[in-house]
Amino acid sequence: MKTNRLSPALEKALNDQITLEAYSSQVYLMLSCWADENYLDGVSKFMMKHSAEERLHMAKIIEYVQERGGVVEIEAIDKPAEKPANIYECFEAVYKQEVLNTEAIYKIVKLSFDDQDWATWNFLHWLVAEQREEEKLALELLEKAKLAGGAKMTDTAKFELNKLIANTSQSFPTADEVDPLA
Ligand code: OFO
Repeated sequence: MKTNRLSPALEKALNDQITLEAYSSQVYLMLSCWADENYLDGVSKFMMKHSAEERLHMAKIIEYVQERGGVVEIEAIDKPAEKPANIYECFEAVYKQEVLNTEAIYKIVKLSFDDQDWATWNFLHWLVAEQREEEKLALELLEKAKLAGGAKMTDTAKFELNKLIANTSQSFPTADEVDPLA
C-alpha cells in the first residue's frame, strides 16, 4: 500500500526547499558574523535571530514531508557568497536572499496546484505569508540603509542605523506560532 501522499516531483521540490531554508540560515549567520567583526552589534543580533527563523522554516517543512509519509533527504549546504563590503551591501544581500526564497516557494505552490495536492497547497500558505512579511522588512531596511548614505554611509549614520536595527522587531506571527518540536 502506498503511504507517501506526495508526488515524486513535489517531494523533491519540498526537499530542495529544506536545503534552501538551511542555506538562507547560513547566509544570515555569515551576515551576523560580518556585522560583529564590524562592531555592528545591533545588526549582528538581528541577523542571528533571523538565521534561527530560517532554521524554524526548515524544520517545519521537514515535519510536513514526514507527516505526509514522504522521505526527507538532508543535502549539503553551499557556502554563502562573499561577505558584504559595507552595511548597504549587507541589506542588499538580505533582500536578494528573501526574493530568491519567495520565487522558489511560488514554484512549489504552483506545483502543488498543478498536482491538485490541496494539503500541500494549504500548508504552503503560511510560508507565502511569511515571505511577504520578510520581503517587506528587508525592503524597509534596505531603504533605510540607502537613506542613511548607502555605500558611503558615515560612521555616525552607521552608529544610528545599528541602534535602530537593534530595536527592530521581527516576530512574524505565522512562523512564531509554530513550534516544530512541540
Ligand atoms: Fe524562510 O523565510 Fe525568509 O527566506
